[in-house]
Amino acid sequence: MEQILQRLTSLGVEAERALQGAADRAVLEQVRVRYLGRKGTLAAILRGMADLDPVERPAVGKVANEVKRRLEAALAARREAIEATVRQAALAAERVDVTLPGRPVPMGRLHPSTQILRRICQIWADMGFQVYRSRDVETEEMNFELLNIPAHHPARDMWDTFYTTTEGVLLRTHTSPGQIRAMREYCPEPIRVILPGMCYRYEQITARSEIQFHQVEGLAVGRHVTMTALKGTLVDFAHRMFGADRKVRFRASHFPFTEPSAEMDVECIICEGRGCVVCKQSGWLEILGCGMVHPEVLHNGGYDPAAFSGFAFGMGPERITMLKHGIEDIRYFWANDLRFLEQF
Ligand code: 2NL
Repeated sequence: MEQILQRLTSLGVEAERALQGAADRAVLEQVRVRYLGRKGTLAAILRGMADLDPVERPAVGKVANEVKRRLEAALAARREAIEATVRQAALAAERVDVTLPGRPVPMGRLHPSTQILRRICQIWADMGFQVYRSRDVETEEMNFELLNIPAHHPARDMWDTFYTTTEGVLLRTHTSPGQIRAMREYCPEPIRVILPGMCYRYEQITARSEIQFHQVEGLAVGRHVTMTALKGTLVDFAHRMFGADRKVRFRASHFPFTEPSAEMDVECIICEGRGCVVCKQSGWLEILGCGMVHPEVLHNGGYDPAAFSGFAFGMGPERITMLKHGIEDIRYFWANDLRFLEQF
């Protein structure tokens, strides 16, 4: 009996020391198995109780239970201490430093062409013109014939147009076919529409010409639409777009679908008219073409040219953007180079 009590005492001391020394979960589990497990030291000692005198068993059993309880308490305490350490380490590792500066969110932006298109449409909307959207894929008739551009006209050149494999179907070379559609839709009501959209021409791509570009055309048709109205409206547009003090001039020109036809220049927005590389020392920038709708075209839109008249104009937003910022190469617009796009 003395011997078994001795073994229990030294087991208690040894196991307690081992538990204290266990630094992590794995070591603690090894210690537990070694001393308290089913095949551990304590279990072996308890099996030895069978050899004792039955009178001695209760006293030994009491000591054994005490040792066991003490060790289980020590195990639980150690386990809690290890878990606390693990938690502390995790908290320290995952701590969010709310004083760090935030990571900047990259801001997207509108394409320079979209920006100018929206500005142009906004100005025209303020003047009572509604946006009319039309298809990019057109018929040869809408794109050319109905606009007074017959076969063999220079603008019909094979190399200037993207034809589809379907006979008589092509990519529009200007937004004007949409104007015919607008007229046919609203006739005989008076109309004021603006037509923004992509146009396509089969050309050698150079610094000055692209195979695709935007156009914004406008059209006003009514019973008393005059050349005076054309001039006043376009001068107003130029003042809203380029500044109220901007000088404006009209020069005679020619388009197949207008008669008479003109081009409008504004005082150079880079040099204020003094002369620079952008205006080629002229002091003026050409920003749009315009004219009174040709009677034949009015007729093709469904209006009686004896009772109705109209004015029309067309401008290139990429060209205006180039003039505004002194951009020398139109290819930048669709090259998708962020060094260009991020400047707007
Ligand atoms: C330019 C010139 C212009 C038009 C477009 C038009 C359309 C119809 C009838 C009459 Cl349906 N005219 N459009 C008129 C004059 C000029 O554009 O240089 N654009 C970039």
